[in-house]
Amino acid sequence: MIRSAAARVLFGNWTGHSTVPSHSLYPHQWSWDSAFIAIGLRHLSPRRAQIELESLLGSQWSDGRIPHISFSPSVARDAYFPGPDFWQATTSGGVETSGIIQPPVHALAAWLTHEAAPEESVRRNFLPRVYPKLVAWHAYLRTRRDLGGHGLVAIVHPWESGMDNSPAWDAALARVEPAPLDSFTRRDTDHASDADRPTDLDYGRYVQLAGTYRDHGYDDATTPFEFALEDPCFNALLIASEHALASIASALSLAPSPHLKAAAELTESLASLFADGTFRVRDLTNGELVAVDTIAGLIPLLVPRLPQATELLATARGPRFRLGEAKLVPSYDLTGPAFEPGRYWRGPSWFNTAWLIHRGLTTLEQNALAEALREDVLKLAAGTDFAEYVDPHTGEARGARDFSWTAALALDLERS
Ligand code: 2M8
Repeated sequence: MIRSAAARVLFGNWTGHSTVPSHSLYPHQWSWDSAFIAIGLRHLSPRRAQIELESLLGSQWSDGRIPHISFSPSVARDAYFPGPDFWQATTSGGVETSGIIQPPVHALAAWLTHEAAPEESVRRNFLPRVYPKLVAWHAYLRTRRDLGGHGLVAIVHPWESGMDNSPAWDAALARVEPAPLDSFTRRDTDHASDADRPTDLDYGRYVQLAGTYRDHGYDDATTPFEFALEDPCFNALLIASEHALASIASALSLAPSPHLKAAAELTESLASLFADGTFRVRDLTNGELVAVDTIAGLIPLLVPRLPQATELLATARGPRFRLGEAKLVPSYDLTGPAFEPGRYWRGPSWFNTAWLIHRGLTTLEQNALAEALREDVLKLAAGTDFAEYVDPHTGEARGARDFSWTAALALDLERS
C-alpha cells in the first residue's frame, strides 16, 4: 500500500532527470533532498536513482562545491524566492544554481544506490563516474570550509544546515542587520501557512547573508562572514559519507585508507562539540558552544563507533526529545523556550532526520527503538499524505504534502 502511494508521489515529482521536493513550494532540484530521494528511488528504479544523483553532480562548481539548488530552466524565474536572478551563479556547463551548500549526504546515497543494484551500477559505470566528483566535494568542504581551523566544516548561512530557522541559529542571526522587507518578495507563503514557515524577520536576515556572499563572488577566503558556525549534523553526515567513500573506493579497487583517515580525524574533532550529553553548534564569532539543543546534536548517532554514543542515546530518550514516545523525533528540545510544535525547524518532527536517527539506532543495535521509529515513519507518512513535517505531540501534518523525501524515506524503511 505505502509502496504504491510513495511511488505515485515520487513519479509525480519526477521532472525527467531529477525530482522536485514539492511542485508548489520547492519547484527546482535541492541538494540534500536529491540524496534522500535517491535512497528511496533505488527501490523503484535504480537507474532513476543514479540519474537523480548524476544530474545533481552536473551542477557541481569547479571548486568542488555542490550548490544547494540547481534551477530548472523550465520553471518561471520568480516561482521560488530567492531564484536564479538573486544568486547570479552559472556553472561552466551553463547550469544556473545558488551559491551556498547543504549537508553532504551524497556519498552515502551513492553507495546505497549502488548496493541496491550492483549490476545496473556497473553496467552504467556509475561509481567510476561519481567517485571523483564526490571526492572533490569533500575536498572543498575540508579545505575551503574549515573556517575555524578545528578540523570541522563551517556553514555560512542557516540554509546550509538544511534546518533553516532552527533555534540554534537565533543568537548568531540576531547580530545580522536584515535586508529591508520591501527589497524582496517571498514566494513560500503563497504555498504554505505563515504559521508553519520562518518569519519575515528571519527571511530578511537570510537575504542579507546570501547577498553578502554573492557580492564577494562566493569566495570563502575573502567574504566577511557574519554567520559562521560548526554544525554537528553537517559534520556527522560528512563522516558517514567518508565511510561510504571508503566503501566506494574499495569497490573500485582503490585505497579506502584516505577516507577512513578523514572519517577518524573528523570524528575526533567532532568530540569538541560534545557538551551536556549532546553535540552542540560552535559559533565561530566568539568560539563558544551554543547551549541550544536541536535534532542536529543527535544526528552523530549514525557515526560508526561514536565514542559518545551511550550518553547521546540517553539524551535522545530523555525529556528533551522523548525518543520512543514523541511522534518521530522533534527538531528542537521539547522543553526549550523557543519550542513551537508547528513552525518548521523549531519543534516539528521531520522524516529525513527520523531516517538518520533510525540508521543510528540500527548501527547501535537498538533494535526495539529502531523498529518503533520505523513503524512511526510508515504510519505518519501514509496518514499525512507524505507531509513535509508533523507536530511532534499530535502527528498532525504541517508544511507541504506529497513531499518527496517523506515518500522516498518511507519507501526505504518499508523495505528495510
Ligand atoms: C527548506 O529550505 C529551503 C531553502 O533551502 C526553503 O525553506 O525555501 C529546508 O527544509 C531544507 O532542508 C530543504 O532542503 C528545502 C527543500 O525541501 O526546504
